[in-house]
Amino acid sequence: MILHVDMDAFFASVEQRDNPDLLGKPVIVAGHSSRSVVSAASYEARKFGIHSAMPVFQARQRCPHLIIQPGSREKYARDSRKIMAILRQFSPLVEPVSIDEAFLDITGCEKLIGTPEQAAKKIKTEIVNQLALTCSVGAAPVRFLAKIASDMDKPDGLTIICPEAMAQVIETLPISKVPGVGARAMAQMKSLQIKTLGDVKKFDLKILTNKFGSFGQRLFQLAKGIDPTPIEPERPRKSISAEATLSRDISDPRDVQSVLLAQAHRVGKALRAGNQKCRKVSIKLKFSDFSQISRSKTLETWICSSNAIFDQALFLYYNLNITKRIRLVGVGVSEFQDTEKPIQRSLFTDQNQEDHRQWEAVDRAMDSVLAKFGPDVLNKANLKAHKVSPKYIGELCAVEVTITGRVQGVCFRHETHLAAQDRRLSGYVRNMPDGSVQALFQGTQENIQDMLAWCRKGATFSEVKDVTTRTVLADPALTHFEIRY
Ligand code: DCP
Ligand code: MG
Repeated sequence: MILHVDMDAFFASVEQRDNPDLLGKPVIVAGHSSRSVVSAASYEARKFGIHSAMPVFQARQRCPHLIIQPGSREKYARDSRKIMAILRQFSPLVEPVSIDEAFLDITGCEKLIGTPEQAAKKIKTEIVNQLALTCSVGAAPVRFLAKIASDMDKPDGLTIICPEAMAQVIETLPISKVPGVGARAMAQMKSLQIKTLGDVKKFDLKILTNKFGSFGQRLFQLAKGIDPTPIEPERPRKSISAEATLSRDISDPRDVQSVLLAQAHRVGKALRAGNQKCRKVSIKLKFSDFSQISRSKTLETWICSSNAIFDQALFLYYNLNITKRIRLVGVGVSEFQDTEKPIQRSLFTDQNQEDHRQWEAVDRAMDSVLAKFGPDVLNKANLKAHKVSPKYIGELCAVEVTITGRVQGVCFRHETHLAAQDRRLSGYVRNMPDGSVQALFQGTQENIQDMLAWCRKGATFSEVKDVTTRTVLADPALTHFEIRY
């Protein structure tokens, strides 16, 4: 039997546990900006229709007295490690699939831990005793049904699908509940009049693969109660991605490019840290109307440098004809191969491949320096090190500015901030110990000149004596203007 354990409203429950004032109240874990989305919603918040991935402003509309907690990933990761350690006491075959869920293969462990029901109850008790958190457990003869079972009676649930009940569950299981069936597949299910997983059995394999590609084969098996996916304790990652909801919607291709570069860098770093190369790169864009698209490209070569990933992401982006404003940008990689494995190189190495290899060496060196000296300074240096292909980039200029006079007031910094934003500049402004103000303005030459003219005039309650400038290397990763303290 397979068990699937999934914590209830994980991040929100941790917050409620650590702050009893929050118990019984509608709580979400999310960023505080009005553009953030809900990470986790307590079951009290769910009564208002609030759920994960919902924009915070919508959640607030539904429940004006909603409590928003910023949360702490490290705290959740610490609890997650404790939970996984508990599960490993029940079986050596534990496969964590996310921060708050895991599969356990308990076949053959009955003598030690009892029946699936007894084991599940012990797991639930142990987690409550050690972490004061509840979870829901599903048990079934196959993996996909165990996952479905854990969701059937949330929160604090326990659902067992015994071998005899499997056929009946499949017959009536709404097809939308089957993992992998998304909105697009649902439209096709409708056209085939497939409402439950049992309905899939009315179709032969050929029709299903014609309609759903390789997923058709899987559906065919699932409908028969077969799930060949084993429980693997060290299940290799199948994809790595980085995405971010931006603090404002963007449409300028150079802004998009900057974010793609930053995401490609994050993904590349994770890929190299796992000693892997990839050959599939994807991008995901979500628009201001919340619609989204993703595109991917499979390469002929294996890559792991951030620059190579960025190049492919840019290629995908520039092949789209986008007219809407963008609120989220993501980059992902998949189809991995271990770096140690010998990789077949093309006999006719082209310049691109040579570039990729050189960038890979640069990235690896940067990664190790970064690990030694901390992320801040070197993260920037690493991004600066990327040459963006001239065919993609408009003229991105950067000027470092020192402003002297009576300029250190709050007004000066804030008005500079607003003026820079009006001119679509990224960079920063900060007070220096010698009484001057230093700023970095990055954007088009024209807008920077305009900004410098503004600086010379000065802001409210300030008196500018002198403005000196120095041209510096532009950093496409710097996408916002900020006041530094
Ligand atoms: N998470 C997130 N962003 C999402 C979805 C989830 O940050 N879009 C985080 C917060 C969740 C945790 O992952 O607490 C686990 O995700 P689940 O899907 O298991 O959701 P919950 O545990 O919050 O609720 P449930 O009781 O439905 O499992
Ligand atoms: Mg959960």
